[in-house]
Order: sequence, then structure tokens, then C-alpha cells
Amino acid sequence: MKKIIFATKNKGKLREVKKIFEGSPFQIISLLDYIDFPEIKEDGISFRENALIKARTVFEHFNIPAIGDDSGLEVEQLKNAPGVISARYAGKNAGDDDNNKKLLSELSGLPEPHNARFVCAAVFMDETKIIDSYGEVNGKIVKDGKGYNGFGYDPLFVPDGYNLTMGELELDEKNKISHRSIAFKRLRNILEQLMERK
Ligand code: ITT
Repeated sequence: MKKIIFATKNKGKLREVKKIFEGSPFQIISLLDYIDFPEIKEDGISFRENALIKARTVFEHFNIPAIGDDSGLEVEQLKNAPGVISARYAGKNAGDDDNNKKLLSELSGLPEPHNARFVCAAVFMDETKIIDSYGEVNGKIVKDGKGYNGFGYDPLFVPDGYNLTMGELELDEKNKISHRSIAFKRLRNILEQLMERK
């Protein structure tokens, strides 16, 4: 198995990505195995830039092929906020509940539907290459949050074509449609093809 280090401390992301790489020749480890690894400064202006910052920082430190994921929620009526600051929308030390409350307060008074999308930029980096991938999923923000699966804004997001929130979907169901699954399945395919060519 070839090790890839996933530059994240987010347990929700890690669970989803490990599942996507199941059955592949790659073993996914993460910064949760190196809990003292300092917080990476995400000062890029785009998801792609931040994903590259995460991949590069971790690749240069460990010298193991690395993947960074920068993702978030864009809400049309909020001019695509919270965007790249999705994890810190309600402040520097905000948790998921704080961010969800802040989102609903920003939307209160605005007419439904609250169209939104989740986006994910994933960047792979090793000594010879950088590979970019991207995924998004459209849906709507609902006022009455539901479900305890997933993480982040999942309980408030109903993907198009569904009556359930992302928080109500099982991991396998979320991995059929999510922004992250689109980005990471593509990355897995490319990496497997490159390996076969060797
Ligand atoms: P790492 O940087 O350690 O990977 P993070 O949580 O800080 O973890 P980001 O900077 O990419 O990651 O911020 C992503 C935020 O966007 C995340 O904390 C959620 O609030 C939101 N988000 C991203 N993907 C999501 C998903 O699949 N479901 C719900 N919310 C999501």
C-alpha cells in the first residue's frame, strides 16, 4: 500500500475520504495521527489556493505524497458567503453549531428558497506533480436542521433531488453525491491510472 497523508484534522472529512479510497492501493493517514502538528495558516483567497497550501505544507514536512481539501458552503443570497471562511463563519473558535446558528440568523427575513452549494477543492502533491480536482453539489438551506450524520452545515443542507438533509444521509449516500466525493473519486481514478502506467 502506498501511503498518502491527508492534510486535515477534520474527522468528518477523513471518514468520507477513507471510505472513498477503500479497495484502492492507497492508505490514507491524516494529521489526526500527528495531533501536535501546528495549525496550517489558510490565507489563500480561493478554495484551490488553500487546498494547495495544506497539501504543500504537509508534503514538505513529512515528505510523503499529500492531499489537501479546502471546502465550504456558498449561499446565493449571501453573495456566496460563508465561502472560504465556512469553518470560522461565527468566529475563530466557532464550532459547527455556532456556524449553523450564524447562517440561519443571516438568512432570517430573506425569502425561501435559500439556494446554496457545497464546493470542494482537492489538491494532490508529491515530488513530481500537483493534481487538482474539484466538486460541487447544489441544494437549499432549510430552517429546521435535521440529522446527526456528517458534519458542518450538513443538517441545514438539502441536496437537489432529495427530501432529506445531508445530515440525515448515511455516509455511503452522502458519498454518492457530495462535492467531496466528486473531487476525491476523480483524484483516486487519476492516481490509480498513473500507478498502472508505471
Ligand atoms: P481542515 O482544514 O483541517 O481540513 P476544516 O474544517 O478547517 O478542516 P476547511 O477549512 O476546508 O476545513 O473548512 C471547511 C468547512 O466548510 C467545514 O468546517 C464545514 O463548516 C464546511 N463544510 C465543508 N464540507 C462540508 C460538508 O461535506 N458538510 C458540511 N459542511 C461542510
